[in-house]
Amino acid sequence: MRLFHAVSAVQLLAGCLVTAVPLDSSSTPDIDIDPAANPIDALAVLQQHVYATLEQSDAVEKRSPKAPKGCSLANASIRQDWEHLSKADRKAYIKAVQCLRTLPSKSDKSWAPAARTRYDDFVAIHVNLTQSIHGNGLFLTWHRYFVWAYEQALRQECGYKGYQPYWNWFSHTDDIHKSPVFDGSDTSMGGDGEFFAHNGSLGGAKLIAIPSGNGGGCIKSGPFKNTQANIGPMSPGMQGFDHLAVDITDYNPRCVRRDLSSYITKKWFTTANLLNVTVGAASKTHRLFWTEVQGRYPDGFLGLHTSGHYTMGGDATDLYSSVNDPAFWLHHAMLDRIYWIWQTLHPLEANKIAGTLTLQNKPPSRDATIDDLLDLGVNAKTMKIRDMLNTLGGTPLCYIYL
Ligand SMILES: *[C@@H]1O[C@H](CO)[C@@H](O)[C@H](O)[C@H]1NC(C)=O
Ligand SMILES: *[C@@H]1O[C@H](CO)[C@@H](O)[C@H](O)[C@H]1NC(C)=O
Ligand SMILES: *[C@@H]1O[C@H](CO)[C@@H](O)[C@H](O)[C@H]1NC(C)=O
Ligand SMILES: *[C@@H]1O[C@H](CO)[C@@H](O)[C@H](O)[C@H]1NC(C)=O
Ligand SMILES: [Cu+2]
Repeated sequence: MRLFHAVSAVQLLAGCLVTAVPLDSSSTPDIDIDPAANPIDALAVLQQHVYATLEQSDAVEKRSPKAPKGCSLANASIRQDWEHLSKADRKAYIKAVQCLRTLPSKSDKSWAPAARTRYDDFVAIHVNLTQSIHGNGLFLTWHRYFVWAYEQALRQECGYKGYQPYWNWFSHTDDIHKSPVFDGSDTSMGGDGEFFAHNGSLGGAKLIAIPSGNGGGCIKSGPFKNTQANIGPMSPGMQGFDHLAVDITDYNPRCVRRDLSSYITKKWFTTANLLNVTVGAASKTHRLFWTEVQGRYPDGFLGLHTSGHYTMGGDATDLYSSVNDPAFWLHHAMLDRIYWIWQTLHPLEANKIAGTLTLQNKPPSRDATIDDLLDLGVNAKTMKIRDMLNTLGGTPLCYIYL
C-alpha cells in the first residue's frame, strides 16, 4: 500500500510497534527513534505516528460529530514528495508553473509595476510584506496560506489536477545535484546555475558564511533553464548580484540564479535537527519549535527553513524575492509539512502562536494573536491566522502530507 511504502524498514528501525499518540498529551510524545537512523527513515516513522494520530482523532470526531466542517481525513487532498510523483505528474506540475509564469499579472499596476505575470503577483505580495511575515508570529501561517493559494492558482488558472508537492530536505543530502527536484532533468524543477565565480553567501542575518558551490549563475538545465524573474533582488545572501532592486516598482528582468549547496544539506538536514523540532527539546512548546525552525543565527545555526533557501542559493537567498525560484514552493511545502507533523504530535500547543508582528521584533510591536489577518493581495482573500492552524479545518484548508 502506498501510504506505508517504507513500513517494514521503518518498523525494524523503530524497534517498536507504531501506536497512536494520546490526544490529550501536550508533552513530548512517546516516540522512540534511533538518533543514529537515516533522517529519511526517521521522518517516515514520524509520518506513521502522525497518520495514526489523525486516524484516531477522525474516529473520535465521527463518534461525537460537531458541526459539519466539510473536510475529513477521507476527503483531504494529499500533498506528496516530488520523488514519489510519477514523471507524468511531475511534468503536469511543471507545465502549470510555466503557465503561471506566462499569464498576465492581476496586481494593480501602480502598486507593483514590476509584476508582469501571475507568478509575479505572488512574488510581489511576498516582497511587499516581507518585514511583517518573517521572523514573527505570522510566519508559519502566512506561508501556509501562501502555498495553499498558489496551489489553487495552479489548479484553477492553469488546469493542474494534482496538489502541491514538496521537496524532502532529508533526501540526497550527500549530493543535492542528484535530487530529482534539482537534477536538471526534464522532470526536475531545474538544475544548478551556470558556474559564476563569487565569494559564497552570507545567511542568517549575514552572520553565517556559506562557501560557494559550482553554480551561482542562471539555471542551466531542465524546464526552468534561463527562466525569467522580474522583481528583486533586494537583499540577496549570495554575493555577486550586480543590480539590486529598490522595491516592487523596480522592473528588473533577468534570469533566476542558483548555487546548489550540499554543504548546507550535509550540515543541517540531519536526524538530530529533525528529531529536535518534532519530538525533542525544541518540540515542547510552540515558541521553541518556531524559534528552532527559524534558526539561531548568533549560534551559527541556520535552522531548517533558512537552510532550504541556502541549499538552492542564488535568488532563493533573498528574504524578499526568494519566491522567484520555482522550487520555493516545494521548499515551503516541506516546511509546512514539518509544522503539520509537529502540530499533530503536540495537540495542546498546536493552536498557539509565538512572536510579534515585525521581523525579529524590529521595530518593536505587540504579540501576534490568532485573530490577526493574513493578507495575500490579489492572490486570495484575507483570512485570520486561526483559519490556518488546522490543515483539516475546512475553512478553507483540507489537506495532509504523505
Ligand atoms: C468531506 O467529509 C466531510 C465529513 O465526512 C463531509 O462533511 C464533507 O461534505 C466532505 N467534503 C467533500 C468535499 O466531499
Ligand atoms: C507595500 O505596499 C504599500 C502600499 O500598499 C506601500 O506603501 C509600501 O511602500 C510597499 N512596500 C514595499 C516594501 O514594497
Ligand atoms: C569572502 O567572504 C568571506 C566570508 O564572508 C570574507 O571573510 C572575505 O573577506 C570575503 N572575500 C572577499 C574577497 O570579498
Ligand atoms: C535543540 O533545540 C534546543 C532549543 O532550541 C537547543 O537549545 C538545542 O541546542 C538543540 N539541540 C540540538 C542537538 O540541536
Ligand atoms: Cu517568505
